[in-house]
Amino acid sequence: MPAESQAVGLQNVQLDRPAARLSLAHVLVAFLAFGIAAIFGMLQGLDRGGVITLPKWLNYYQVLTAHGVYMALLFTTFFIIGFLFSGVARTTGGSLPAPARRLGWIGWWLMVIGTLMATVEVLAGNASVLYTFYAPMKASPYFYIGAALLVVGSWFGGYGMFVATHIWKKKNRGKPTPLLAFMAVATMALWQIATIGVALEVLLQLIPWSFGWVPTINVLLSRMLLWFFGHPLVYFWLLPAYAMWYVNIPRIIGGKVFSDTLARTSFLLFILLSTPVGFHHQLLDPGIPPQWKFFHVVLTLMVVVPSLMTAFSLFATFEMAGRAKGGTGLFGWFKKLPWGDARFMVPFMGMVAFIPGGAGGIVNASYQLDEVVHNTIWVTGHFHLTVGTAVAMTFFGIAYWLIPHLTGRKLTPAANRAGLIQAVVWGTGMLLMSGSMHYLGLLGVPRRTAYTTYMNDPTALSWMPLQGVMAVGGVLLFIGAMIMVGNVIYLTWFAPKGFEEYPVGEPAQQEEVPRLYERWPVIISLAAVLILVAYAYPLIDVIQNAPPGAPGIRTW
Ligand code: HAS
Ligand code: CU
Repeated sequence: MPAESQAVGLQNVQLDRPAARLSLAHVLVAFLAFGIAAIFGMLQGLDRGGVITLPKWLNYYQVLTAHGVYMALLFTTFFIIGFLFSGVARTTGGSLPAPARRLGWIGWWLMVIGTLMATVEVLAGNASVLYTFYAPMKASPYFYIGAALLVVGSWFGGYGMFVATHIWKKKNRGKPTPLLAFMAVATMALWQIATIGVALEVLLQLIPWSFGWVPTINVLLSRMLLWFFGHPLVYFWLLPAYAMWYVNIPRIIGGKVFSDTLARTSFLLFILLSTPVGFHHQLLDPGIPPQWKFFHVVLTLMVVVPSLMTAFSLFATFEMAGRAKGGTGLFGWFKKLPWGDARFMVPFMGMVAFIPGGAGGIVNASYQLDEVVHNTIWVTGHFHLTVGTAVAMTFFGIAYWLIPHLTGRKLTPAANRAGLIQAVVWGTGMLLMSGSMHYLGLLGVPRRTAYTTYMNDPTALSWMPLQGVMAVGGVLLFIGAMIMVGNVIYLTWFAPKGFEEYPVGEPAQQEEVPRLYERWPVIISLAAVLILVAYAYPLIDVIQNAPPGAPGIRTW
């Protein structure tokens, strides 16, 4: 069955109320978390830049933890589940079956309860362990339980999407899953695999240890489990942005999806290759034989391929759309793109940022080069370009049509203009902040450290001007965040009533979707084999030859 007829859908499909409510509930919590995270982000940026000194009762590491947890874990997870649910509903007829919605709501509640638990502990100063919560830093058990509830809740979100897609498939035998629903399922499948690592770490190690049921923890094992999860985590953030670039952008720019099958292939490659690469975060960790690190490096460079495929496919989509609108010559098509449309322009800025962001990732992954940048603020710069710019700006771009679509309102010209201004402010803030971070990292400025002049060491003093630039960038980002939150409030409650299209692109040509692409047991088994090859030996090794157990410390 060709992909055409199912992906097209009618562009005037409107999500029904129950599906819209579920999606909106996730998106709004996401932006609430985003607003709170932005406040912490600015405070920490100003403090780190030496501009302000935080009051005694507000520890730098506490603020850093709150910023990381709220931005990287809460904003992303809630937004992604809200967006993907809407995508499944939109491309399978405009609604979600009742069992899927029920699972979605259970997940939402679990995530909200988990969030509240973690928040209380962070605010009480019992969990200043940063968003990676490395042992032997020891937080309150309720922080870890909160994190566990967040993960379990997100599983239910995934189950909801699996069920909705499964029901659609039963009614549409022989047809391939619509592209956006396929991408939602693929992303949540990747997430199921990824979270095995963190679930084992939290349930078997951190919770028993922080309750005092066991006296010590195997730190090497905990880090290995964390990074088993930590790298696919970044693709859990990225894939929904890719879904938007592949599926929604073509419609917004009046073009076509370059290739339905290419898009599916790239998502499947992510499922296969995202997980067995975690050691690229541990290249400088002890206890892992170098040949295993090298193996993960090779696989990391392979997981770059689906991103390069995406870049290629986007260029092709843009060129086809621009030429169809009469653009001529080598670059004439470029001018024909809808530069004044925030739904396109904002994610586009994210794509541009992802070019240096991705290149920086390749630097990190290159074993020897990582020795230069590891644990420096370069890495912080890297992830503010990737998740903080490419992914975040794409989520902003989605919000401009998704929220009014869900609330039955219109994206007005004024809201569109606010979106464009927001993007310039955000982009400039990131350029200043992330640019300085990359440069300072090369000079050796460490990450995860509070402001210090190292007793007025001349080298450290020479870093200060650029740390000031970082702080300026942070202030711009805060302003950008507030414009965004204002726009979300406007689009949710105040914009004029109307119909805002949920844009879904049509494929440029009819393509057969290979049968294998929907054989989930085969795909997951392949992924499992790769994971076993990459992790079984080092994991057994680190358990059998465990380092001395660490009792746990409170560094703050
Ligand atoms: Fe990374 C550390 C390697 C991608 C996030 N990364 C991090 C951390 C985070 C993070 C949060 O190998 C820190 C974790 C911590 O706290 O310690 N990363 C990579 C590699 C990639 C990569 C190889 N990272 C991401 C993405 C993230 C993310 C995506 C979030 C969303 N990263 C690393 C490594 C470390 C690391 C090491 C550990 C470092 C250390 O020492 O601790 C790749 O996936 C990147 C591939 C991407 C590309 C770019 C393709 C470009 C596209 C845009 C096309 C643009 C168009 C517009 C069409 C090759 C698709 C064009 C228009 C024009 C006008 C030009
Ligand atoms: Cu990684």
